[in-house]
Amino acid sequence: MSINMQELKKTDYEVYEAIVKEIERERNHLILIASENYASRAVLEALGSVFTNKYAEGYPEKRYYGGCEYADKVESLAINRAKELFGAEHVNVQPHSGTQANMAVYFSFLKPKDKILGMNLAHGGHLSHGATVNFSGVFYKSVFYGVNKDTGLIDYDEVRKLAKKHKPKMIVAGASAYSRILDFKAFSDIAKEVNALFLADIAHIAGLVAAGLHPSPVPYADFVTSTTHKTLKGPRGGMIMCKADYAKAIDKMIFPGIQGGPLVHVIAAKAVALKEALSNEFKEYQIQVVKNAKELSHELVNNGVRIISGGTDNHLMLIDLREKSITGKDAETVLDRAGITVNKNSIPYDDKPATITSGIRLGAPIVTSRKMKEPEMVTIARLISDVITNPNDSTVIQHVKDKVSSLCRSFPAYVDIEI
Ligand code: DSN
Repeated sequence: MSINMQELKKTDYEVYEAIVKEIERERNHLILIASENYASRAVLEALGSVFTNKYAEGYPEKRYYGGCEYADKVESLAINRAKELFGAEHVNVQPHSGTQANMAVYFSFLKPKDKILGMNLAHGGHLSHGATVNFSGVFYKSVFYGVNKDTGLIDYDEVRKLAKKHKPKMIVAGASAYSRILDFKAFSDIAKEVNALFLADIAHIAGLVAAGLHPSPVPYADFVTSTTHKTLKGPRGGMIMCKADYAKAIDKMIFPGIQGGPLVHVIAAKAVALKEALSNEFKEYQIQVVKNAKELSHELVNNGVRIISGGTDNHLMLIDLREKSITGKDAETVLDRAGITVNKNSIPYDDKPATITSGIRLGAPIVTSRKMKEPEMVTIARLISDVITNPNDSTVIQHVKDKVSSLCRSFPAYVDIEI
């Protein structure tokens, strides 16, 4: 049986058509956005279920509405599977996003104007870790650590120095464009030294942590937040894991503190993704994600492309375009013309604004979901290098586009969605 959209086609042709175009885009482009992935058909089916109809304010067995017995079932499944997968004492699967998850942690344990020490967004951190344009930088005083200019690595002595100087109430570890292993124990030691709470945000690396390919922060952190999409391959959403002592405060802050009714259809899809993440197949997938990212970065370097920190230990890498005489914005545009989707990204110590940038970020989750392996990464590295070295050569762009189409045909995606 295939997923089909015949009723939608009859009812609302404009929305149907946009979805069809998006399916075609996801099938026919080589998507290297590090924070995106292709959810399984089972996840999509749960997401498209009648649970979207249900109000279930509260938590399993403690709801404010009748008729919640099946909502209780899927939420309990999601919680128990997340506990098993990550070894967490307490899990809340209701956050609508990673940012909402972080908001709940801050609102539960910080007062306005308290200090947060987080990773600089411009060095690979995240908006919700204290960036001045985000609520986290408006409500709290933020101080940032970054990466060393020469090595591109987090300098833990610098983090300690900043922590001792500023005495933050909370230290946040986690990144959206850092390609190396995060030393959660070091962060936790520093937090203890200055009596700060420690939040680890594993939104990007959750799948790798679940598969044992990146050290887990769960034994060290007071709170671990994540998204459920990205490497975890689930529906768009968030979750919070914490020590049992913090459970009551976190649950109360998510509901009724900052959210109303949970998205039960999304929670059902989270449960499915977490079941998939407990499988051997998922572990094999994550192993291949890391192998593919390493091969891609290695081959890019062989093609004369500079990678921040020289390579990757996880699913992503950050390309420094300064020697290529092209901005991140232009590279994103011209790669898109060749059928390769990436995002422009600031590099550490970038002299260009975030709307232009000197870098692009690449990730291997989607190409690995399409079953591509190392030989395809060698090809993709050459194609990217050809485009960013010859952005104005339409023959090169056309050649790359043809090659991308042929790769996408050989590694098809979402073939069982009938359009
Ligand atoms: N915007 C996401 C990313 O692309 O990494 C993080 O929230």
